[in-house]
Amino acid sequence: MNGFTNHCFCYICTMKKQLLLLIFACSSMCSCVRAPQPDYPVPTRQQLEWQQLETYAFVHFGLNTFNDLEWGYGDTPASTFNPVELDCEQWVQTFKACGMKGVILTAKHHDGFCLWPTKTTDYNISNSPYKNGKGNMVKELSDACHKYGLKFGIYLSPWDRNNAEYGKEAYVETYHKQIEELTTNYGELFEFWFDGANGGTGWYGGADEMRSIEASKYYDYERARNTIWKNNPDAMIFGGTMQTIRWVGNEQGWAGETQWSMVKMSNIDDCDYLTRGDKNGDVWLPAEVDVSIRPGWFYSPSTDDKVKSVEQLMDIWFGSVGRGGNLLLNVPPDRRGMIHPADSARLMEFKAAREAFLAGAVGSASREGRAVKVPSGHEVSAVVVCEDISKGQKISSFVVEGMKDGRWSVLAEGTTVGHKRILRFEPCCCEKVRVRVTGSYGRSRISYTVI
Ligand code: FUL
Repeated sequence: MNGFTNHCFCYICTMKKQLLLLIFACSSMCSCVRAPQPDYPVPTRQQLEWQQLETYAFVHFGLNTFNDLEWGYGDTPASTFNPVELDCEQWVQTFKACGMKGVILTAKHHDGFCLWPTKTTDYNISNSPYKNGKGNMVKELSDACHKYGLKFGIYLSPWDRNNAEYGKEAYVETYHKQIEELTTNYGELFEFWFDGANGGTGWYGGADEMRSIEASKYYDYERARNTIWKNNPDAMIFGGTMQTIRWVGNEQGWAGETQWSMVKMSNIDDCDYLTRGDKNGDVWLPAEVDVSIRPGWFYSPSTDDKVKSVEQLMDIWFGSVGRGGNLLLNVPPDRRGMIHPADSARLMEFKAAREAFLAGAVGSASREGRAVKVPSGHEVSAVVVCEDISKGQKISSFVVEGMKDGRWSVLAEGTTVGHKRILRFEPCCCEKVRVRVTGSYGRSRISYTVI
């Protein structure tokens, strides 16, 4: 043992010890007076997991399907609901083949007709000819989802144009019973959807009048949230006052080119604001982009030739998933109860187009600034950049640079990244490509693929 190092009193060692003591004292002092870290909103585990789903299907199906309606008045006879070839497995297999990770069903739309045999109203599937009143679409679809490994979610319209008590206290009880039924009998739900359309004209049990409510108070969304989470602790909530994901502010299928997953709750009535989110937002509320593959949300024979083209679907994908949102793509089954061939063929083309796009990848980097080599003759045209958002969304700007003849130059510039940012640019040949973060609110981390 070297006693010298332990007990040395020479001048240099004494100075060293004093210096160490000083540093120690300063650092403990500094930790007391350290400037507070900015209080940055971060996603919950559930929000992070939800973000991984990226694309899932919306299914609008009900009396409207059989009556060429978008918003049934609440007086359409239940006897008109009769999908004689209904096959939920065909739907789910189609969605799965398209790469979708889940399905959300309109268990009840604004007309009030329930696709499950609820105890809360007679206006339900058990009073339709479907399976002689023994059918239950919520069960059939949730079973098919479980069988094929897709997640299942529910849309339950708060507005009910059939119910005589709508606008009064009694309907609120009915609505909460419906939530209880749906959250207890159909396995795990990944998402619960509260639509924003509320009150107005309706049949209302024959009253045939206009009824207005104050949505933020009338439905008691806090109680709804408590029921949903009591029975499905990981479910995401869309709409209402207790939401954990936000509407993107339009139904055309695009998020803002600059798109933050944070918002200030006081601003969320502004559609334009919802498309972009807010870098100064104090609540993590990621965007869900809902859009229909057809002009309407429900099937109509008149739109068989108006199914969106694969180019339109790709634009939607770039504008939603490619801008850090999740895509909820509505594919309405037809009157037989099947996904119409025009829609299923288009979904397969959509899948193939996404795969072809991604197949153009020349390489990936796990950190910013790492150069990706480009094979000679290949034209680079896009980057897929992912930000690690587990500690918050930080990046406000980045550049894509290409090396030609040994010199770097800017190929493209982007703003936010978030969960995923796909940035396309003029195709060009270069030797290497890199992505650099040029603006960030704190430490950030990206990975990227060059296409
Ligand atoms: C809207 C509804 O009014 C439409 O019918 C559709 O359900 C869409 C997804 O949300 O607010």
